Amino acid sequence: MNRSEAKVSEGEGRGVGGGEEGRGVGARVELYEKIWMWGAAGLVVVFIGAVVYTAAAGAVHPPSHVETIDPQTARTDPRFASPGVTERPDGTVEVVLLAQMYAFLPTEIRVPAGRPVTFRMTSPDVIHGFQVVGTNANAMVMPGYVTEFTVTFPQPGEHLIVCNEYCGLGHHVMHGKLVVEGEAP
Ligand SMILES: [Cu+2]
Repeated sequence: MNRSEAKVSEGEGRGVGGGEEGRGVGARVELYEKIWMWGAAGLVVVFIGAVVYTAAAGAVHPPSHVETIDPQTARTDPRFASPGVTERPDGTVEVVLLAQMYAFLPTEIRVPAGRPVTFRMTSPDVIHGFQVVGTNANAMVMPGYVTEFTVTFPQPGEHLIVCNEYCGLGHHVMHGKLVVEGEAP
């Protein structure tokens, strides 16, 4: 079989025998091209390896606090059954909050100035954001997880709370209010 015949029967050659003739046809790759192909493939392996390595060795978790919850029963879960602000015996303040489509529960939060405030929140539906505008309180609220962080608001005042993760058609109306109470220094 000469070269031109081999081209015509390329498919057949591969399917049946897969021998030297079939493999040779149209498979001539320049050396420099091979180098780039192997290089690109190597990079993909390195990148995937880096992700797997950091996830396993670096224990990459959802941010801040790994505590899980069933989103379907989050509203009745004892940890979230009564959202609101409570004062702990040690003088710190805890805010339990649900972020759901399309509201924060409770909508208005009142906390004292100059004292550590621990936020604990979760979502019964989709991913939401919790951002207290003008402060560094900013976290993602994920269904299935309890997001927890502690922050101290030094100044009394009023802050808008916004959802900063697009969560659906009513996302733009999802907001709340944080009132930091206390005497101005
Ligand atoms: Cu949203």
